[in-house]
Amino acid sequence: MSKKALITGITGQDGAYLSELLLKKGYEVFGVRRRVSVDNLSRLREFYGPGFDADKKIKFRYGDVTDSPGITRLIAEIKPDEIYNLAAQSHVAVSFEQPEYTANCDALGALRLLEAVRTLGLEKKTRFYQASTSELFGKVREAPQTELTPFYPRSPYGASKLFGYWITVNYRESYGMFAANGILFNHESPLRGETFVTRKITLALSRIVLGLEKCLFMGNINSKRDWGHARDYVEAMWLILQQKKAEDFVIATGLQYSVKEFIEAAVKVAGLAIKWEGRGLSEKGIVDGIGRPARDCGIAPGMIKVKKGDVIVKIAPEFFRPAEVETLQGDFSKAGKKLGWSPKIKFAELVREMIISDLKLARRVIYLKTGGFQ
Ligand code: NAP
Ligand code: G4F
Repeated sequence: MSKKALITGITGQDGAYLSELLLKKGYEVFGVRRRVSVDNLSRLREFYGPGFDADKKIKFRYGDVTDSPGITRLIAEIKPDEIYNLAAQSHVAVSFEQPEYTANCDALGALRLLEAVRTLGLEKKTRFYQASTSELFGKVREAPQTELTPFYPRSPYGASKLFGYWITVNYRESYGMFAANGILFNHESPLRGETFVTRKITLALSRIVLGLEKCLFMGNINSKRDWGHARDYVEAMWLILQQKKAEDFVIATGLQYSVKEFIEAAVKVAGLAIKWEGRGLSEKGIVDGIGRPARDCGIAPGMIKVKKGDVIVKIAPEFFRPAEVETLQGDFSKAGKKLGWSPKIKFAELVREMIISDLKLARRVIYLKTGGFQ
């Protein structure tokens, strides 16, 4: 009998990679999708390619982690061996606009799932993974951050996830449940939501290089993150649930880069160099040279529509947050030792994969607009 996994948040970035991993391992995968007025399976469809709808490998159920009866009914029906709670209002900036909803979903959502497992008497059968985050460290108390670093969240998102973290620990300690946190640092991919900083950059720069847009407007480009690849990180989620004993793990690369460095690495793939002038809100990113695009990036030099001296990055006040997490850098030693996990995909490779994917998207837009390349 194959194991049953229930993934909340399956329509998000991590849901796509995790479902693929679990299907490969022979799991029967159930995914919770929300009822929305647009097609929220499009990311999975793009990821799995033709045949996704027909093969019905993933068993979808409508559900929402803000709805206790629905969640309890689902768990009662499926009786999963493993639950991966990835569902969240996961955008930090948006959490300042929707603090109560963020708490309902990100804090109480975890509690609803844990309580459903307990009240259904599944606490010895069902293992629970909580998608915790490096945002818990917020205004960091030490660097790099480990499982023992004190938390200091800086947003309604971080504060909500703090409850999710502790309620997971509490159900483990109170009821002997196998409930564990992955404290994951930022992880990205071509499937990343379009308003997170890395994807916003690769989408906009691809369009700028090919002449579909003029300028990218950014917030705090000096902030530093420890960026890994989602494909590597979902493997850690699975490993965390395969241990003898439930424990919490930091999952990170140990390296950090600024948002500015991410921009520099992204334009480099397309053959551009960028220089920075000005300070604060007046800082600008200016094209400083045009070389050959990387051979496999799908664009020829003649397709580049920017020229030396063009201002392609500007700063806009609306993208700054009321409180910022300036720097994050994780120490994944415990995961290395106990899970045998380490990140495989390096920063340069991640940036490259993302920009190449978005250049392809931009080329498709041009093709549809013009019926060919200009
Ligand atoms: P994401 O792309 O934003 O996906 C979030 C998922 O949650 C989507 O499937 C979304 O559904 C679903 N969702 C939102 N509200 C829901 C609700 N009320 N009920 C049920 N589902 C709901 O996030 P991600 O990057 O894949 O991250 C996965 C999880 O890891 C999140 O919990 C996030 O907070 C956490 N995390 C992420 C990172 C990172 O760097 N990516 C790092 C640490 C922790 P729709 O498609 O319908 O919107
Ligand atoms: O890409 P971001 O929006 O990610 P953030 O805030 O680090 O949160 C992500 O990672 C967390 C793990 O640490 C997850 F828990 C969370 O769910 C999410 O996936 O922003 C990264 C940095 C921030 O410092 C932000 O201020 O980039 C800075 N930034 C500068 N300009 C911008 C922008 N961020 C966004 N989204 N948009 C900008 O224009």
